[in-house]
Amino acid sequence: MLDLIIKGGTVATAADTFRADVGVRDGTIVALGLDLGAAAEVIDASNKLVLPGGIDSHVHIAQPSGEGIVMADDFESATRSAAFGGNTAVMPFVLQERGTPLRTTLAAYHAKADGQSYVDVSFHLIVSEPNAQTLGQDLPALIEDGYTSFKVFMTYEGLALNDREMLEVMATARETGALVMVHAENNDAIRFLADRLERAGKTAPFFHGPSRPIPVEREATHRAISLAELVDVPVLIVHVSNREAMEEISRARRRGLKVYGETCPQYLVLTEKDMDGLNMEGAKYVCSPPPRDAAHQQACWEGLQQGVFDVFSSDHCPFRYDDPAGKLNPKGRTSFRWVPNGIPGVETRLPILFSEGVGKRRITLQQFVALSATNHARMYGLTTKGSIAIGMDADIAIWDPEREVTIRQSGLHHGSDYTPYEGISVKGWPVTTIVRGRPVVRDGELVGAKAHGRHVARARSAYATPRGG
Ligand code: DUC
Ligand code: ZN
Ligand code: ZN
Repeated sequence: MLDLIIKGGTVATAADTFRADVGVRDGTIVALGLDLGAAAEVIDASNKLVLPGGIDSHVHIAQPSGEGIVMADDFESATRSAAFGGNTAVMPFVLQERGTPLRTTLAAYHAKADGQSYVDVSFHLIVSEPNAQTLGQDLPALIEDGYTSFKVFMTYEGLALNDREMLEVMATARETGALVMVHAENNDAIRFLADRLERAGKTAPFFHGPSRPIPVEREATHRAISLAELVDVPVLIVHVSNREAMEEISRARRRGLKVYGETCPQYLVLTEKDMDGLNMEGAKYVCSPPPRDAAHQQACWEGLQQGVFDVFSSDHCPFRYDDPAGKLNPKGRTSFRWVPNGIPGVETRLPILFSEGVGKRRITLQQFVALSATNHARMYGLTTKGSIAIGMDADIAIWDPEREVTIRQSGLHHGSDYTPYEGISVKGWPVTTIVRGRPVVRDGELVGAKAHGRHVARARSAYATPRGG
């Protein structure tokens, strides 16, 4: 007897679309077919799509964000919001704190996440202090324990690594088989431009964009790829916003390098113009890299269509707007420089991609599944996730492809007090989200337990294997 049958739906994977019922036992998919017999529970998926649960491999939850600034989500609210958005797993970052062993910081994140998550969680690390202890001991041990990817920053005071440090970190990744994710923006160029804007009295949130124009991102993308080439290690450029940075990735690939790309909803449906004339309300859109213009949105679509981008993530990095610990903190009112960087989006990532992508025939349903789930699992070594197949975790999102929704803050479940996607109409919405065989959201209602989500240790990814290695 099965625990659960999802009956009558149309299943789609990254490879195929087919009619099948899905049988689940002990949290695992054990049967696909048309007459699966009896089950303790049956979910009717007639006229629905049965898709692998979304994996959002780039989210920030309860991450320290500067003095007096507090992220809008804890693990409970972020993973609840993720589940309502059709996600069954999220991958947040553990930010290394200077002077504190990485493992100590990691334990603090586990204390915040474990028992508090509706969906599964798997941590990346952020390396901000690449000293001998970090590179020689902590990182290799943590990678062995299943934290097989880490991010490095080329910008932000206290986070940015110089080129020598980038090389050291990349060399460690090569030795240990970890995947390096890079935030590619040139810190000195941003400081120079921000200083100049401030001297000219251009301090409103709108000027966040002009302080980080495309050459800032393109140059750092090129440099990150070149540094990775020097040590012969694969690299993933995260949150790519524009054609010029994409071209750096494509050119590197043509030369045979293993360079991967990620883009996010903000680069498909927001533009710099959204901030124009808004004064402080422009802070609602401050994220880095900043959204560009319609031509670069089109470029990002082409990148999704043509495979320049392997993964599509939200970069959910939520702050409240009307809050002294959020976007409108006292220093943030004096200059864009102090407006916390990041926007919420874990719940809206997939409906936006589905509606604008599949609905408007820019991408196929198979590309949607790959970009929303399967490629994330493969990229990061989540070996039992990301597809609907025998033996995989029963992580499933049931979508109503006809449901029309206008995105409103009032309809979302995150901890932020706004959404930058307010008023965008979409067709297609995830109605039921099942994590390892248990419904967390069912027909739009929260039915799961916040202790159901668990941390998933990961394998090393084939994407991280050096060329020829
Ligand atoms: N980079 C991220 O990945 N997220 C939010 C802010 C940032 O700069
Ligand atoms: Zn970043
Ligand atoms: Zn991010």
